[in-house]
Amino acid sequence: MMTHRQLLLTAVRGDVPDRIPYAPRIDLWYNANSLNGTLPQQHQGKTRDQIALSEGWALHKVVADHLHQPNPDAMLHRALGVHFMKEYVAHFAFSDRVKIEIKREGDRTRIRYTTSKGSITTSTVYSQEMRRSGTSIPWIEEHAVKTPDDLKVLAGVFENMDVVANYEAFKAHQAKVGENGLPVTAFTVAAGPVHHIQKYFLDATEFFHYYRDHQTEILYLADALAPLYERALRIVAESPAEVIQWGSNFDDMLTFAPMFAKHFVPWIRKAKAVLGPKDIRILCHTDGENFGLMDLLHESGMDVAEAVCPAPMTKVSIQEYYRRWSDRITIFGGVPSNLLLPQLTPDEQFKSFMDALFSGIGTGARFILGIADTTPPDADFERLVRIGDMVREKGRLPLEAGAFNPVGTATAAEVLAKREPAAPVSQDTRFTKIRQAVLDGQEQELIGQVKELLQQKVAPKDIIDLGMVAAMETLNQAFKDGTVFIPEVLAAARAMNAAVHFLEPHLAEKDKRAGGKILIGTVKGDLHDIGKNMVATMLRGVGFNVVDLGISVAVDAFVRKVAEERPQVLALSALLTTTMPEMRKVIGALTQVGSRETVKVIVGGAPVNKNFANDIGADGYAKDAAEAIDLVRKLI
Ligand code: B1M
Repeated sequence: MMTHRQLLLTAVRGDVPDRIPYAPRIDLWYNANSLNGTLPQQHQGKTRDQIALSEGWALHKVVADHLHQPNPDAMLHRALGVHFMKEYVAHFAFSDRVKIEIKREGDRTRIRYTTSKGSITTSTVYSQEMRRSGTSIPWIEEHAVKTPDDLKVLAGVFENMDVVANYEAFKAHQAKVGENGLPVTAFTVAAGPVHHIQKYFLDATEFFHYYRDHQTEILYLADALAPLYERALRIVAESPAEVIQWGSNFDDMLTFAPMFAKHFVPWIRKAKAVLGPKDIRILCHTDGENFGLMDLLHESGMDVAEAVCPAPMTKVSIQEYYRRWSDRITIFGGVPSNLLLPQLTPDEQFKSFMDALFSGIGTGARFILGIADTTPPDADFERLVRIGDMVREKGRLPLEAGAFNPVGTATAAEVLAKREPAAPVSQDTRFTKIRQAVLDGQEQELIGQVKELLQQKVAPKDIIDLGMVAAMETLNQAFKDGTVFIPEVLAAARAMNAAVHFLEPHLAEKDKRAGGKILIGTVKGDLHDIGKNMVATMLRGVGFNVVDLGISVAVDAFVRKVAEERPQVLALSALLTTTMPEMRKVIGALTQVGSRETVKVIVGGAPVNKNFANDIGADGYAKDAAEAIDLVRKLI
């Protein structure tokens, strides 16, 4: 019988192990429940590896164990993507020519890096609240890049860096894992220099503006990083590692296809070319929406896609993943984390999903069963155990495909084709140039066109509705169709925002939009803000006055701000199933202080749906930024 390590390595290499390897990721679940004293009775006092092994599971050793590092400063330079992990076979090394000043203030660490080109500052936070929720990585509160000049300073920091080998620590880690798992190494978790810049140096939303507006400076910095990535690859090639992580958090909105093709794929190919001959496989952590990246990843040379999160949480079903990828890519994951939450997935649904999964993965080769992205703190542990039992009972390979319940065969393309048709947009030729300027995100050109139309006595309201809003609707549809990408949408909304602001004094009193004030924020415990920022930008773009409270906003802060700002609408965003209950608490608190009648509350974010919104007594739910605009208009 194969050991866990043999099973995993065989699947990673594309051969057929004797059963499906099962390696559920339980770090977040373990961290939260051990700190809060809520581990299952039979596992009290155990380490997370002891729990996995006593259940008969392979150890999930893809992500470094951030909480247990011999170097107390392993994560100190996280905001630069510089980590000193025992699991990494290569590390960056700072040069003496870079002056580093560190200030620790409670949960916060501020660092100033000074080179001959100037200084940059960063700040990271790791709070007790984050620990309790199971998070093990500090949050980058202040990113290194605040102005385009900072990109040059950063180039100075990295031009002075080196990369060094860390084989001994990795070997010790490998020996400790032994036959119980397959240790995956890394260097950073970016798939090359541009991804490094996106992941670490800039606020997630701000990156898209920089990528569009300051591409020359971005590429200059990428050039400074490139030799270090090349050197790291050579060090990895000589290391004892068998698999390296090359990229994480792939998602077709964030690491959108044209950027992925231009800046990620060449580096994945390079990694494959250097490491392939040494029998080292490359793995990516791809926990987002893969629909728009399916072919690019398939062609890139990537060996393993880990944290694969299929429908119903994303658009691509496990069957489709298997059909399109399994000739070249090992699929690691397959069970979306929501499946482990009885409050979201009743038992019947859980069972039929698992049956469908077994019948949807053909012979079962090139497949490692896991949880995507990770087991949530409030998961039903018994379901993890039951999946393990299913693997023992039914996971012998090769599987007899279709031995379990039959499954639907609709492809993601067919599902998408069933969407509603595009909304008709204005064809009024007076506004052609205005619409084009919005589509191009050209602020100055747009304001120039607005001035011209005002001189021709065109009604300001028509300029907004038939010109700018119409263009925004076209753009939204194209965004949904996957023909334009986040940077274009954000630039268009920003240009429109400026033009609407310019038009404000010209609007008739009845058409003024200043009356529409929206308060928006991501709820407590949740640090995701890209979607919320898109919603805020688009709402501003169509003329609403938006006050953005940021991320991890506490219930009492929402209540206080509602009293101070007196908005018509409060928009709440949540991306984690564990933080969704905060939305109910906000509504409850508003009711308690007597403010509920004064404000409409709307909710959104990937795990939220209409039923949940109704259940918590919200006034509406929007699935994306375009729907949020319609909803707010309807409510105000
Ligand atoms: Co996280 N993450 N993440 N993550 N992350 C998800 C959300 C997850 C679904 C991944 C997965 O399982 N496949 C999963 C949640 C699972 C669950 O809860 N059941 C998850 C997890 C588990 C985690 C961590 C716990 C991971 C860990 O530590 N192991 C951790 C938690 C940190 C915390 O918040 N405490 C974490 C961290 C991170 C990063 C920091 C790495 C990064 C966030 C960066 C940032 O936001 N600044 C990140 C990312 C990028 C993602 C994915 C890959 C992408 C999210 C995103 O930005 N999408 C995500 C996977 C996924 O969603 N499938 C995932 C693009 C964005 C434009 O879409 O946010 O959906 P979205 O917004 C849409 C709509 O939802 C809607 O409009 C937007 C535009 O169309 N909308 C609203 C959003 N808010 C609205 C408000 C409204 C209306 C509409 O008001 C009315």
